[in-house]
Amino acid sequence: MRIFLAEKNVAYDTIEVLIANAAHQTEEFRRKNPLSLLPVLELPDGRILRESMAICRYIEEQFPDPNLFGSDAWERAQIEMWNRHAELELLWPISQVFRNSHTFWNGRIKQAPDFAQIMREHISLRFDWLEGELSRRPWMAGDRFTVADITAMCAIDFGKVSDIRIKADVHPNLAAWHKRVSERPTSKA
Ligand SMILES: N[C@@H](CCC(=O)N[C@@H](CS)C(=O)NCC(=O)O)C(=O)O
Repeated sequence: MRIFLAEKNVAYDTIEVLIANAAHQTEEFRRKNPLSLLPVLELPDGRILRESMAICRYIEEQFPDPNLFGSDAWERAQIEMWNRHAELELLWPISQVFRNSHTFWNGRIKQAPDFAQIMREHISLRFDWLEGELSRRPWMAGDRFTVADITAMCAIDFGKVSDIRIKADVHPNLAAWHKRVSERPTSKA
């Protein structure tokens, strides 16, 4: 979310909601998101938007430049496809490893370490697949940086807490792509 907003050069205020302090489970926060999940966009008039991609799409329409979701039907479809791949094939399994095996969640949720291990193996296969894809183009969805690169980079960086990392000797194209996205100034937002 922060990277997307930085790419758009949009000014906004942040309210930190600390998961470690269960601040996302308070009654006040649940009025904004009954699912107790972050992020939430709150507009000056009090309207609330949840789900990162819904928020990004709303920002894209309010601030069209630079375009990050595609500028014609084919490009929009390509970016949608790759963004969904990034969410479903990387972010979701990586977050399941974290939730089901990391000590942060001990005592907070019911964990299934076997499932975490299955997801680790699944992610490794997904890295193999992306290695081939990224041998053919510099960015996830084609020849330019898009929201799909942001989603994929966030997913992979999130993997570090669970010791999921790209190994440059095994996946050189994936590692080169990751370096390319990480070198953008907005990646530190
Ligand atoms: N699909 C949601 C996922 C939201 C989500 O899982 N957020 C995490 C933090 S990045 C969270 O709030 N976790 C708290 C919890 O699971 O209790 C989105 O994209 O906004």
